[in-house]
Amino acid sequence: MLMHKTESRDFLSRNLVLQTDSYKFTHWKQYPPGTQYVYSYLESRGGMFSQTVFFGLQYYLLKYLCGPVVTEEDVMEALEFVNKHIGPGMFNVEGWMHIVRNLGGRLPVAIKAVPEGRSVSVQNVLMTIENTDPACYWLTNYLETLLLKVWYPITVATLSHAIRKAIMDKLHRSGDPALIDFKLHDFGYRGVSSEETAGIGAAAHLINFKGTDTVAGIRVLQQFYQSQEMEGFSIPAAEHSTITAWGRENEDQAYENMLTQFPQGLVAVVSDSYNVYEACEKLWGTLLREKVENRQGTLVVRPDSGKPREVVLKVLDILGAKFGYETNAKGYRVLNPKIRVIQGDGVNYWTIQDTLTAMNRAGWSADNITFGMGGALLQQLNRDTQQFAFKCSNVTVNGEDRDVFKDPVEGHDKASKRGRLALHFEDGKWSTVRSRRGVEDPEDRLKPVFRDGELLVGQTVPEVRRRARLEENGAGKSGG
Ligand code: AOY
Repeated sequence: MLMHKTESRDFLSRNLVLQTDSYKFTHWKQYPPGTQYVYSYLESRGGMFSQTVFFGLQYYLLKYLCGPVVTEEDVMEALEFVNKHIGPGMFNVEGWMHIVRNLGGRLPVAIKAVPEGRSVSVQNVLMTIENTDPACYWLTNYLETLLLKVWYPITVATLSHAIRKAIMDKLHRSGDPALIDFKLHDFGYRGVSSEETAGIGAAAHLINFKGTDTVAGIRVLQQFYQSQEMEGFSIPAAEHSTITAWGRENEDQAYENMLTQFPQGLVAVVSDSYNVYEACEKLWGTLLREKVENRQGTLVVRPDSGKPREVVLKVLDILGAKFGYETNAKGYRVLNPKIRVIQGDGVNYWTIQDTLTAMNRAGWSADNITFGMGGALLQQLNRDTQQFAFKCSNVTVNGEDRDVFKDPVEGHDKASKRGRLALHFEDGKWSTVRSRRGVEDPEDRLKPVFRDGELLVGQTVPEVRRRARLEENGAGKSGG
């Protein structure tokens, strides 16, 4: 029977034992006899960006792994499932019942990770995990399927961070760097694969910016990053339905209504329902010009079709001619403060830079524009964008530590690290070094975050944001 939604989303209706790849049900039979500990790590092997911004692990720990997360019912459900799905005798029922009966349903693993918000060069360890109970050697990699999903918030945070840097460069050259927090607005809610994707991805963007229309991201920060404050902001804005509902012949009234309904502050109006150039020249720039100029706030015109660079330049030229502009101290044109532009169509890492470069060449300050980014921010990414991998690098067999690694002849780029690992940061350079069980490395940047069902540190939005700004503030080389 179909469940009512309050029941289907209930925590208890989830079964952690089944949140893994099918083949992992059979791996407990496959490690060498005497295996006591399996130690694995996470890395980005490379990709679009040379550093990744670590973010999102705390969400996965709190949502899925903290506290008592396995019950006898879960184990019995999984047993019956696997018996039919793969075959009898495949599921590790004794192993899971040990966790239920002797460990109170708490997962016997220790996880260390780099503090959230930090940028780390690719090919370095970002997180390590090891079982703490030798009876549960099979658990470490059972959790790979769930834990490796952290690739997604890391990759969104990394992309958003890189765009912040690209826009910041242009603001330094042509305008006011203090405007950066609202220069990339998240338009991606509708384009993602699920509500959970929206929440996690939008939260990752909010580590770098404060503008968002993806409400779910703010709620993730409130529930999983102890946020007490409003972490993302938006403004009244039109969509095509609210403009086209007036009919083509009444586009002017639709726009005038926006000015009267929202008499103060910022208001954004999508202006390409019919002809964005005529809307700028004849409606905003002529018929409604005085109303816009006398309004207590700023009208943000949104083109939404065509090639971003070309349309933005044309719209800026029309609005500049109609509303006027000033030349700032850096020698760039800034539109009349009553009017700005937001481009939210066809926006990605490349078109943002293309548009800003073209604006720069035409003498327009980056102050004039904000970008809205949707699918390219939250969905047009995958685990290979930064080549994320989770690999075993050490096993303890009969009390003896052994290096473990892969190095395929046809793919040396897929070679994995060996041994227990620590992460160092010295003179502005990240490196992964070997460590030994039970020997503290005071230089290790990986910090314990989870042990035996407990979250060990609660990271907050302000501290995660502060770490994500270290390089921007010139402190990246000294650590922190
Ligand atoms: N939002 C800034 C505020 C948001 C939006 C959301 C898809 C906004 C538009 C705007 O100005 O125009 C989802 C497309 C647009």
